[in-house]
Amino acid sequence: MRLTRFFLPVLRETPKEAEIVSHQLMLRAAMVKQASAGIYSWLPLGYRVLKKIEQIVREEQNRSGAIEVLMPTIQSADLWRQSGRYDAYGKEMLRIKDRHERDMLYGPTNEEQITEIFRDSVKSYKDLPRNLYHIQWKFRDEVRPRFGVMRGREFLMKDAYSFDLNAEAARHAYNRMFVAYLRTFARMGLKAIPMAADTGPIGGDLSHEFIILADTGESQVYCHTDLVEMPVPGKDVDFDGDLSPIIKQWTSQYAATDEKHDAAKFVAEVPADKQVSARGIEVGHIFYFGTKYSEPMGCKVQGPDGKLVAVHMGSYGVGVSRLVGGIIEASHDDAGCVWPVPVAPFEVGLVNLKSGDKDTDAAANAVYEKLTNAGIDVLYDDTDERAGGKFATMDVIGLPYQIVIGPKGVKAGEAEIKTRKGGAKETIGIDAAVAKVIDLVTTGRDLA
Ligand code: 5CA
Repeated sequence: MRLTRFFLPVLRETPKEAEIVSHQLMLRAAMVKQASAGIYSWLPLGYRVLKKIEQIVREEQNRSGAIEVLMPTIQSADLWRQSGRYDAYGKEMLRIKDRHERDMLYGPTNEEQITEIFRDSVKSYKDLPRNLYHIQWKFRDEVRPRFGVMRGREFLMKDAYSFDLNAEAARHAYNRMFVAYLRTFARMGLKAIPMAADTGPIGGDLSHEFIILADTGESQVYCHTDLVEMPVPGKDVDFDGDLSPIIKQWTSQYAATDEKHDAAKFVAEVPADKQVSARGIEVGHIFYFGTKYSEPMGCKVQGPDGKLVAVHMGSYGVGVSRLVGGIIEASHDDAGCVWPVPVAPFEVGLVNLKSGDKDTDAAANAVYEKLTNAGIDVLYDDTDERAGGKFATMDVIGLPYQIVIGPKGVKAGEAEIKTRKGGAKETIGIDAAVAKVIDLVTTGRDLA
């Protein structure tokens, strides 16, 4: 993408209304623009990141066996009256009347909608287990929307819903999703800590939040250092045995806790040099709630013995739009964002230091073409802004690698490459620079 044809209205000043670094950088890097309180338009740079995060979430959901659907944003109030949540949900729910005076609402979550779909189509235990998910906008009329996309009113969520014959099978589905979450966040360059949690308005008695550590986080985490260091499960997790040993380790031996979960007792059990007490951001939340919705809504199947039983359900949320801010909180420096390669809006920034100069243009255009042909996403600064401005823009938008082509270097046949994270620089031959950057993008490494 040539910057002269892109849409990147970066801000040089930090907007006053933004309190935390991710919100400041998302505005400065022209990733989002506020439309109303807690509601944002996604500008091209931010939208690219959102789509990359969404795709990683999707791939790991699919890999875990979940099946993608798409439910509407607008739901009927009657559906929520069936579960008893219409009145219980309170002011966070945006209630709407259509032209026929029917009560509608903008969905804050989809337990009712999915239960209705399942109830009306599935009749036998032979159609279990199933896990259906979608990635769809939600609306919650938060009292205090703040921190940009981190606590928005309109936000993008991945929500999955599992259906099983009994509690044991449902626990198995829960474990599967638990591991999918660890893998999902690891692929984004994040260390997410599972923390035993309250179930709130979703209900149920088994729940974990997935927290990434960041000073500006709204959650308090106490845990064992081993939990932060724990490796993410590889390919061979055995969900078909009893509870997989990995899950056992994660959920009991190392269970993190928050203020509500008797931190004092926890802390006493952990040696002083192994205690982690930190702030964090909740990027995912999973629940097992049994028959809380299936019972009142009549979502029943015929079991192997011919009797009708209410299905056991769980729901599993990922804050897709919140993750954009969360990743910035976890990965930035004084100059701007520092994107991990898998979620970067572009992989490489190419800077032409003297647009309009025949030789420099020819060299930079050739590099652009080679990288693009190699399948690399390049943002090519071909504008006639001065060098300082170009560098500042590249740093604030935080692309993982930069290649700088200037008239002096071109005379010597050289280019400069830079890794955004850590700022290591190297001047080498132009072709070598292209080859090296392709290698760095593919391996995700830093310059030595
Ligand atoms: N139905 C369940 C799971 S599918 C549910 O709604 N869970 S939740 O309320 O915990 O939300 C799931 C995730 O959405 C949270 O972990 C968080 O990452 C994200 N989220 C929740 N509220 C907001 C908000 N106001 N702004 C941005 N993201 C949010």
